[in-house]
Parts: sequence; structure tokens; C-alpha cells
Amino acid sequence: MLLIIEVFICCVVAQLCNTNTCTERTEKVNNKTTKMEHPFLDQTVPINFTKLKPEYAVNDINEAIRQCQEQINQIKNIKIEEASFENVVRAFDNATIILDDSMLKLEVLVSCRSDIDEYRKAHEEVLPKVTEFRATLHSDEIIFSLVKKVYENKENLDYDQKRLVEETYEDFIEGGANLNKEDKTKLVELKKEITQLTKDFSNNLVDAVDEYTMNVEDKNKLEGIPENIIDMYKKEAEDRKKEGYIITLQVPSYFPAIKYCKNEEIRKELFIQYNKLCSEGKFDNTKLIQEIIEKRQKYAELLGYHDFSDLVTKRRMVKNGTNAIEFINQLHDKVQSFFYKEEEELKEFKKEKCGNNQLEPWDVNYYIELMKQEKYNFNEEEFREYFTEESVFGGLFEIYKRLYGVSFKLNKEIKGWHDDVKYYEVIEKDGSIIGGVYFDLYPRKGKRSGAWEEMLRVSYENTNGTFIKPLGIVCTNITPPINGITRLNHDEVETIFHESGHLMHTLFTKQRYASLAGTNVAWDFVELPSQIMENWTFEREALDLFSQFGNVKPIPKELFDKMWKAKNYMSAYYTMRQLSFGKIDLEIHRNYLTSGLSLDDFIYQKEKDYKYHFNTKTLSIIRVFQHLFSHFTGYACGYYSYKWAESIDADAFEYFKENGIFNQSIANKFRTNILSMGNSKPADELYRNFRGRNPDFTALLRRAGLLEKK
Ligand SMILES: *[C@@H]1O[C@H](CO)[C@@H](O)[C@H](O)[C@H]1NC(C)=O
Ligand SMILES: *[C@@H]1O[C@H](CO)[C@@H](O)[C@H](O)[C@H]1NC(C)=O
Ligand SMILES: *[C@@H]1O[C@H](CO)[C@@H](O)[C@H](O)[C@H]1NC(C)=O
Ligand SMILES: *[C@@H]1O[C@H](CO)[C@@H](O)[C@H](O)[C@H]1NC(C)=O
Ligand SMILES: *[C@@H]1O[C@H](CO)[C@@H](O)[C@H](O)[C@H]1NC(C)=O
Ligand SMILES: *[C@@H]1O[C@H](CO)[C@@H](O)[C@H](O)[C@H]1NC(C)=O
Ligand SMILES: CC(=O)N[C@H]1CO[C@H](CO)[C@@H](O)[C@@H]1O
Ligand SMILES: [Zn+2]
Repeated sequence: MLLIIEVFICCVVAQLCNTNTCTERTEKVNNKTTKMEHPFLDQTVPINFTKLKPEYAVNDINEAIRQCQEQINQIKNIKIEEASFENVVRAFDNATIILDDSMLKLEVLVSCRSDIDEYRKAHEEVLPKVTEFRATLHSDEIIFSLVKKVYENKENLDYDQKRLVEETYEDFIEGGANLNKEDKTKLVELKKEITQLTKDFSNNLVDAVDEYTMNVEDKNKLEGIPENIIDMYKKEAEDRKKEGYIITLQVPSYFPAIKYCKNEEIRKELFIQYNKLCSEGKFDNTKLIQEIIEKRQKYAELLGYHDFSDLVTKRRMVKNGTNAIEFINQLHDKVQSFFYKEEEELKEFKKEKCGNNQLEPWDVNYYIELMKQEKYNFNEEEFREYFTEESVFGGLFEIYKRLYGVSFKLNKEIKGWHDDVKYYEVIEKDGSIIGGVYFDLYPRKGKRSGAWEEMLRVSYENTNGTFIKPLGIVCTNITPPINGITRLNHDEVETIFHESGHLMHTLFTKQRYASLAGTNVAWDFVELPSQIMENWTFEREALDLFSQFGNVKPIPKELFDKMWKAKNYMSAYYTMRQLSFGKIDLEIHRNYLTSGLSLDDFIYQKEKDYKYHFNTKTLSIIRVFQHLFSHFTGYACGYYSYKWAESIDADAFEYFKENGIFNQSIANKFRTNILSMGNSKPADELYRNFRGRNPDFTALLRRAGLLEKK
């Protein structure tokens, strides 16, 4: 079904690091000594984006790889008895900084300036080389033997050094460096095979989606669908030289039809077609899934794990597959009664509308939307009057001032990659500069969609003892200004708060080593700093700050109350939906091969308690579940982390809520134990240090109205 849509608004924080000093080198070209410029390798601040011309990119990245390789070779030349933390582990941490830094610059330009083709071309040209270089880093035997030597003699190192040694060692173990030759070959082979199978899976899905179109000639049949979507269907038809309207199975086309179209026949037909995708014929994914699961199992076993879920979660906060499935099961049990209560409500509503209370799978999105409109009458758009760019950012910065005492200062002298980009310095109470951030808020031709934050430059300790200052970027695609004024809806404000949370994780870091710094943390932990910030956008006290900036009125009580009522609408349904994906993800990787059941029977059995009682039985979504099967790992055995991260942030936010949402003592705990720590300690330990105990996962249910209030 519609996995792509409801799945998190995530912003993929790049897990990369950076810095170094290298501006100009003298190179011999055709026997003439020429001064070559390498703007992508230039580490000076501020970054001069004018200099980052596409024609330098390929050459510079190649040079970065060469420099990395040179440092790697130096490490390899160290005699085993001379291996030390500094000359092996720290040097290894440092070796890739120059490459990561230059690639990040190029990636920002590709994501935000794709209107300039040359950046994309340059990126396409260097990417395979960079990927290959990075892939081989953690399987090198010589370096591993040196790392292992340091690992075995780590008692006298300080805490951060030990952590870096352990994490580096684990990276090599995961890369298979500890295996014998034969197993190592098998591992490489399996990795290749899985990668190919997942590629085939994606291609099948793309091709199967492309194969189907629905041509509707009579506009009346599209009743209920918003005009702008109907325009899109019309344009699709025109592009294909057809009459009327064309709906495809691509999510932006399919989903609005399923959600809004009053005509049941259309919804039914689309649903059935979607549900059949990749289940038969030449694009059948059934066998591929079987093979991917089998090979992942072998891969995990080679590395000494019981199954793939244990391998994937080993270094995450959840720690093992058993904990992950228990987490899902427990939430499920708590939500189930609410879930069925909502089902009854929905059936009742359907009966009111059409006299029949039999729920069909193609009804759910439609009646949920209709009931929402009728019962709540809440429109995100009403907020635009109160949320201007000035008021939202004024409010956001004021919140950070109250929490952490820091201020954001616009510096117009510093230019980004486009005139819209704004650069801020973030300043500590005592006046010292913490770091900087580029905000790039509006869509433009070729800009990547969605919203994301990235550590453009990671902070770490230089060899002379000074810290490199971090640089973050925050990119969004919010509605651009009309007549010079940007007006946001609530969703867009939430997005900005979310990304700002990642930003503070990037900026507040105090880690000495690049690969442990900032947002380089466990996958099921990285969304805590960001998601928690969304909560301030629901708090009266916080929203009232907005109206102190820009010329806007405070949000009326009526609108505020409507927002809260709508917030938890059908929350058991949405929670259960995410849980069901987490459930089948873990189950298929843990128990399918030994179950003796067919794919469909297995999934049916595992997810039946996570579904409404439909009149018509349909296939499972497993054959289009891209998150699990489109990459070597991707979200496989990681889907639980959506709910996991939400549960933690709910629990963390309760701590604020109980003590005041601007309580500086709680904020300070959050900053020192989480935001400044990067991956200095395992995530569960960081969390306990902040909260004084393990997370209480029921906080999520309380927040969603799925538990009695405390
Ligand atoms: C470069 O110089 C070497 C001798 O120093 C000469 O043999 C070679 O032909 C020269 N190459 C070019 C391209 O001029
Ligand atoms: C950035 O580089 C351009 C091109 O080299 C140069 O003209 C400009 O003065 C530089 N800007 C700053 C602020 O240094
Ligand atoms: C770190 O890397 C840079 C090149 O990227 C190099 O100049 C520097 O010497 C390295 N530092 C250490 C401590 O290895
Ligand atoms: C999973 O981890 C927990 C600790 O978080 C541990 O108590 C449990 O034994 C582990 N289970 C398995 C099957 O490894
Ligand atoms: C340390 O190195 C950085 C960059 O390499 C330089 O900017 C800074 O001035 C140096 N600090 C000291 C105290 O030498
Ligand atoms: C902040 O929270 C602490 C508990 O950690 C509490 O003792 C203190 O009174 C709170 N401060 C304010 C201003 O509410
Ligand atoms: C008050 C509240 O519950 N707000 C939000 C807190 O943030 C999460 C996202 O992590 C939202 O889902 C909540 O609605
Ligand atoms: Zn995020």
C-alpha cells in the first residue's frame, strides 16, 4: 500500500564527517609547473560557494581520494609493534575527512542547484569511485590488524579514545575483516548478490507501476478529488495524448484518488491494481523476496549472528532483534482496543453515509478523510495568517534562547549557493561563536524535495588542540513568499522545528573525533533531537512567542483547540499501521525461513491482529515494501525505529512538560547528555544520563491519547 506517503518526513541526516587544510597545490601538468586551484578541498570558513564551480569537482574529488589513500597507506606502513591510538585509530578517523568534506559540498550543490546540470554530471562521474573507495576501507586486513592491536591494548586510553577504538574495531568486524579468507570471499559474494537482487526488486516495482494506467473520461467520476490533483490527471492524459484524465499507480497520483474519490468503483479498481503489483507475471517479486531473505540470513550467520535482525540492531539503541519485536508486540497490545474502537466508529460513519457498514480495504483512507472533514473541520491552511517567516524564525530562535541561552545572528556578508540562502552564526551566552548554519527554505527548479539537515562541516579537535567549528545546513521546500511575505502552515512549521533539532545536534557537539561527532549516532536514536522539537509547535506558551515577531496576531484559542483535537484523530489506526510494518519487517527476517509457510500465509498470520476486519481479503503489501527490499540493508529490520524514536521523544518531552517547557535545567541536561555527546557513549546510556532512567514507552501512547492520562 502507500508506504511512501505516511512514512516519516525524515530528512536523512548524512552520516559523514569533515575538515582539513589544503588550498592550493603545485602540480606538474605536461612538464609545466602550474598552480592548480582545488576549491572543493579548501577548508577555510566561510566557504566561498562562488569558487565551487562544477568544472573543478571531478578533479578535486579525485585528488581527495588520492590524499585519503596516501594517509591510509601511511597507516599501513606502521609496524605492528608501533601501532598506537594516535598513529592508527585517530589517523584513520582523520584520513577520510578531506573526502567527506569535499563530497558534502558537492552533494549540497547537487541537491540544491540541480538546475546546473554540470554538478549532477560531476557527481555521477565521481560517485562510483567514492563508493568503491569507502566500501573497501573497513575490510583491509593490514589496517585491521593494527586496529586490533590498539583494541587489545586500550586500557590506558581515556574514555573518548576507547570509544573511538571500539567503534572503529566494530566497523571492521562488520566489514568482515575478522573472517578467514574463504568466509570473507563468501561475504563479499553475498553482498554483491543481495545488492543485485534488491536492484531487481526495485526495477520490477518501477516497471510494474509503469505498466498500468487508468483512463477516466468522465470528470464526474472524480468527484471529491481536489481540483489541483484533477489538473494533474488531465496533464498526465495530455502528455500521453489521451482524452480525459489519467491516474497512475505512482503514489502522488494514486494516493489522492484513494483518499478523496467518492466513486467506489474507481477506488476499488485502483486498489486492486495496486495490491496486485509484483505478485505475478514478469515483474513478480515473490521469488526475489525469498532469495533476499535467505541470503541476508546467511550473511548474518557468517558474521556470527542468529539472524539478520540481530546483526542490524547490534549497535543500535534497541540492541537486538528480540528487544525490537517485543517493543512492537507490547505497543500493539496496548493499542489494540483503541484500534478496534476506531474501526467501529469508522464503520458506523460509513453506514451513515451509504447505509452499509461492511468495511472494504479501499474504503479506509476515504472514510477517514471524510470523517475528518465532517467532524473536525480543521484546516492546516488556517495557520498561514499567524505563521510568517519572521514570526516563525523569531519564535524558534527565542525558544533556543530560553532553552540554551544561545542566539542566532544573521550574517548577510556570508553568501550561500543561491541568493535565497541565509547564513546565521550561532552564538553562546558568553559571546563566543559555536558554529554556523545555512538555511535554504524555498523550492526551486531541480532542488531535491522534502526537508533535511546535514553536517556540512563536522566539529572535531584539530591536532593543535583547537576545535573546528561545525557548519550545518537546513533545507526545506516550504511555500515560497507571495508579494514578499512567506506564510507557513502548521506542518511546515513542524518541519522547520524538526530540522532545527538535527541542527542543534550538529552544532552543540563537543566530541573530539569526527566519526563520533554530531549526528553520527545510532539510527534509532538520531531522530530524538529532531522529533522532540516538533512538540514545541503544539504548546501555547511556545506559539505565543511567535507573535512577538513580525506583524502577526496570536493564534486564536478556537484554532488552537481545533488543532489539538485533530492531532490525535485516528491515532490508533496510524500507530497500528506503523506497527504492522515494523512487525512484518522483523518477522520476515527472523521467522519466515523456518516457518514452513508460503509468503502470503506467513504474512497473513503475522499481521492479522494489526488489521481491520475487512469484507474482502487482499494480498499483503510485502511485494512492494521498498523500505525492506530496495537496498542491501535500507530499512530492513529497522522499520521499528520510526515508532521507537517517537516513543523516546515522547518520553523525553514529558520530562520538559512536567518541569516547564522552557526549564533550563532540563534543557541543560538534554544538551550536555545528548546534544553535545554525538556517539561518545551507547545511545541507551546517553538517554539514561539525561532522564535518570530507561525510556518509558507508554509516554507515546499517553501523548497520542491511547492511554489514561498520568
Ligand atoms: C616531459 O619531460 C620529459 C623529460 O624531462 C620528456 O621526456 C617528456 O617527453 C616530456 N613530456 C612532455 C609531454 O612534454
Ligand atoms: C569568492 O570567490 C570569488 C571568485 O574567486 C571572488 O571573486 C570573491 O571575491 C570571493 N568572495 C569572497 C567573499 O571572498
Ligand atoms: C589529517 O588529514 C590531513 C589531510 O586531510 C593531514 O594534512 C593531516 O596531517 C592529518 N592529521 C593527522 C593527525 O593525521
Ligand atoms: C537482547 O538484549 C537484552 C538487553 O537489552 C538482553 O537482556 C537479552 O538477553 C537479549 N536477547 C537476546 C536473544 O540476545
Ligand atoms: C590550530 O590550527 C588551526 C587550523 O589548522 C588554525 O586556524 C589555528 O590558528 C591553530 N591554533 C593554534 C593555537 O595554533
Ligand atoms: C526546572 O526543573 C527542575 C527539576 O529538574 C525543578 O526543580 C525546577 O523547579 C524547574 N524550574 C522551573 C523554573 O520551573
Ligand atoms: C504535543 C505533541 O504530542 N506533539 C508532537 C511531538 O512530536 C511528535 C513527533 O515526534 C508528534 O507526533 C507530536 O504530535
Ligand atoms: Zn529527521
